[in-house]
Amino acid sequence: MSDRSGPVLVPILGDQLTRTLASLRGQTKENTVILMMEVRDEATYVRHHKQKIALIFSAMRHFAAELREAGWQVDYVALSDKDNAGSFTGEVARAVERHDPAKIRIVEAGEWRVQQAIEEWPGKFACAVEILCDDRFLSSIAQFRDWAEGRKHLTMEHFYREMRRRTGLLIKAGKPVGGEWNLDKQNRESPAGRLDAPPRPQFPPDAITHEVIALVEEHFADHFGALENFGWPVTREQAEQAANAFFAERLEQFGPYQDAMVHGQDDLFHSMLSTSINLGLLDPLDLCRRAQQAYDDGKAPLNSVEGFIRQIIGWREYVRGFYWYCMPELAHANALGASRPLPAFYWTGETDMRCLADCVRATRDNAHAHHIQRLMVLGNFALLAGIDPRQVQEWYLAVYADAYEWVELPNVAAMVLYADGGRLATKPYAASGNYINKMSDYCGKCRYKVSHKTGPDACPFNPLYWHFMHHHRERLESNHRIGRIYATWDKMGEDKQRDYLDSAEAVLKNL
Ligand code: FAD
Ligand code: DLZ
Ligand code: SF4
Repeated sequence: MSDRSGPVLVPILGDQLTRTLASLRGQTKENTVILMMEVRDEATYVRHHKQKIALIFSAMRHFAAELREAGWQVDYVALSDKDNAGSFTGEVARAVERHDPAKIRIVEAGEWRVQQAIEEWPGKFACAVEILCDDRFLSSIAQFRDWAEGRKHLTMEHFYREMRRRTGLLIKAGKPVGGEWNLDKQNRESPAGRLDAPPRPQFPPDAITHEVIALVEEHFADHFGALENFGWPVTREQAEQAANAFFAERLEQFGPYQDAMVHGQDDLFHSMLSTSINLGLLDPLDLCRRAQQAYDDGKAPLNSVEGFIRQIIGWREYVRGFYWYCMPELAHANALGASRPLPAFYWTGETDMRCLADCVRATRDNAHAHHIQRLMVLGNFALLAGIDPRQVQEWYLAVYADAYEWVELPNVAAMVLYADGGRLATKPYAASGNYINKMSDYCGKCRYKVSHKTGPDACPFNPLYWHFMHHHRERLESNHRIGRIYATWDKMGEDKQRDYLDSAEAVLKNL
């Protein structure tokens, strides 16, 4: 142990904006210096959407102000600081010189890349370095590893049931409330006619946000995305208001329309809380308890409440555990050998495929697209077209305001692209235009005909689907969830098969 007598230096990273953060617990305000750093490395390791950088910097600045008001000493390094070293390690080194701390105390990083750097600090700095578990997650990295070890399939549903038991959410006398663990089957209503979802609360930029928007315009002008629509919650108070509005106005319909897509209606009944949860402004367990309360009070049906809780204590916790369990290999996984470059329309939105154009438009305008848009439109196309996983991963990590590698990578590499060879998903989420037509109002006005299977007017998802199935037959035929599809393919006959493959090749050639 160090016999140094300086303060404790507590670096707080951009997605650790939580007043009860483990590194602050037990610290005295007199003997603690909190370090917050805007650094170029983090803003550019992928070319983040402009709204994402503005959101994180604004939330960081608001959080620093809140801490100072509560009496903490905060050493805040702005991006424009002329001596800014540009990296977390560089800035901690400068802070060590400024404060001569007895100890550095930090909560483990969300991303592998950053954690690797932190783990080198003990060898770099003369003071002690204490790295704490991020207990804002309900399942620790070690707990997930214990659960996963020795299992062939890391089935989310099994993990989720354990999390339900562990938290007691929607459990009565040891059994799931309502008798079933998972009500997903009730959550697939198609959006017949128009859906009228109440608009989510917007939080127009205040002086701090205006300042960071100007900074983003100055330093990251060539990054993707529009800033005009900026309305994200940037403080805990605003995030609470957003959560209140969701519980009061949208949770009830959240379940049935969870998978629906409507042109131009970007949020539907989704909570739009992921940015706030991931930044640390909202507590995931608290949100789940509030959802359960809404059910207990008769304000929301079980399928909506169970669906919401499953996304958080199921999927969110699961992908985080999966990420740490599978890194660093997951970042390079490419089980299907996909290698095509990412089509330009992922950035420009310029494509006649109406579903894709709308999802890219929403992504550009809002730095957000909802789950089914990310999975079954943008992701499905990348899967079927065999796009290089690294390029797809980088795109998702850059364009969404809620994207951090721990949550983005498992969703993209494993759920969307099947690049992990099926550890996360029991089958690839491959679908033809039929699925998109059923779950959206996109197809009616599309230049392509969803009912055409092949030829120049056919919905490109149709031939690409069979092209994908055909090319990965060896791997997929033995999969009991998808293998039966090959009987349909075989029955088509050679001419029809050739039509499909030629049409798909024409689509791929034009990308
Ligand atoms: P809601 O639909 O209201 O869901 C409630 C909450 O559940 C979300 O806020 C989120 O915290 C959690 N959640 C739901 N689905 C998932 C999931 N699959 N994984 C983890 N958490 C989930 N989510 C991110 O937070 N960051 C990402 O970078 C991200 N990348 C994704 C990439 C792909 C390809 C896919 C298919 C999904 C991705 N997701 C990601 C999950 C999901 O799309 C977003 O969490 C969701 O769209 C956020 O909007 P919302 O808050 O309205 O979510
Ligand atoms: C995403 C991001 C960006 C754009 N900028 C910063 C920053 O300047 N300072 C900071 O502390 N965090 C930033 N972040 C979030 C970090 O990338 C995130 O905290 C780590 O990746 C988690 O390991
Ligand atoms: Fe998308 Fe095909 Fe429907 Fe057009 S027809 S909107 S490309 S699914």
